[in-house]
Amino acid sequence: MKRVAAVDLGASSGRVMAGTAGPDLLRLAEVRRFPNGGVRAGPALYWDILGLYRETLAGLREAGDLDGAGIDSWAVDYGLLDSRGALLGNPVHYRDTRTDGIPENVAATVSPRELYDVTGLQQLPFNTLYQLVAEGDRLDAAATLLLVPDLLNYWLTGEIGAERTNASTTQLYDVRARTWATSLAARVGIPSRLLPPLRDPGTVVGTAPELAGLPVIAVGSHDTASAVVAVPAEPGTNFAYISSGTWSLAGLELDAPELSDAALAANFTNEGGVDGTIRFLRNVMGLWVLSETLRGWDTSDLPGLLKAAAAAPGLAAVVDIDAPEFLPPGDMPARIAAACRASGQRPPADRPAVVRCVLDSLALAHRRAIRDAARVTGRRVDVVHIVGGGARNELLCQLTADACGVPVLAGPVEAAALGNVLVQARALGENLPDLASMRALVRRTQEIRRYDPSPDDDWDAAEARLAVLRS
Ligand code: LFR
Repeated sequence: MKRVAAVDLGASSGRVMAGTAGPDLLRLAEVRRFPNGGVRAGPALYWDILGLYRETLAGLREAGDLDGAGIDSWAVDYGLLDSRGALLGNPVHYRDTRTDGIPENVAATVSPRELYDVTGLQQLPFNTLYQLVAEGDRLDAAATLLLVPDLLNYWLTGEIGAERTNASTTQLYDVRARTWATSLAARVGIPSRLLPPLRDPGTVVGTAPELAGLPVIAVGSHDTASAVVAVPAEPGTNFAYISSGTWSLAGLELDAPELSDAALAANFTNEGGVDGTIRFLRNVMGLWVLSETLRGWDTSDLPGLLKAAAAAPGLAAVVDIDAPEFLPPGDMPARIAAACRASGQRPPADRPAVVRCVLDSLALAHRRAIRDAARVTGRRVDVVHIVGGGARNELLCQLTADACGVPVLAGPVEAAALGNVLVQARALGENLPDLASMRALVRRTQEIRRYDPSPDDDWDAAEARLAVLRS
């Protein structure tokens, strides 16, 4: 039996969980939870990276006796180090607008088709490649780029490296050769000296002198990679997954990248998973729109609002939740109202109706992503697993089952932390030879709830309404 700490940093909160894993045992206990989010200072939106490091250290100290610790976080964002290893400037938040117009400029040098051929990544304005291009000549002073978990690992252990699942989200990683795409990087002005040696999940990063020599282990350091490890899929089933939190990462697990024109057109990504798998998925805007709405209303009564939203009429108004206007922080209800007016729909009249509109629209986007994934790969989807915080949102789970027309299996909620723990436990010698054995352990030990679809044609009509708007 192993006892490890999973540090799981999400865009709106971070946590240190103590995890125990052994034969027929997988348990998590929360040690420390702390808020996270963008900090606007002057013209930029930053992360409070030093605060996150301080909380991580404090949580690891509070956790007691440990065999190891591993860190996962959101993807794409990074710190730059100078040649002495000191941080050059505060990491910028991916919702900052500094990359506006950059993807178009890059496309003039490297076509989207070529970029996709090498990296397999979906076009998102905040891909690390675009952020680095936006840095301009500030890169001259930089010696090394470290993604957020790699940066924290470096501060803990002094070791420099790039964990592979997160490296695969940068748009600077060659998804077929499984190396950095150095010549592509050079063409857009990103020097290869910035890209540190790659490391695999399950390898030891080093030991932490400040924590009595605690071993720090590389996990699937992209939170979505760790979450997908803990998807409790039965072997041999045709499953799709949605890792539901700030984002909804919706798609399939594949053995090899899917780089077809259809995949490019549908804007699917091929991110690297644990054990060499491919996470073929699309970023759906996710519960961000709801949490930003609640922030604007200055309320934390999510349970009350969800109850009222469940009783509100369904599909009264739907928006394209993936539209770029919902990406930056701001007044979401106003943006929703504008989107409704622009499409000839009456805007939601009260708060429960706004919440219902967001969740209906999110379920509709889940349906689009899952159906596109199935169509592009020629696979069937018989069940959708929802893991992450959204698995706790009963209305969202039911609406997703209804919209997709297949059962939803919801849970575990703390999938990323569980995936983090499982990969560490294996690295420390527990008998978990493959993803199937890890998932079997999740199935045996975690609560999973089933939602059956209710027969309903309205989703086709709602989709048709949106399809008209998009064309
Ligand atoms: C989810 C996530 C997504 C990534 C987004 C930005 O937390 O890691 O997978 O696209 O955050 O980094």
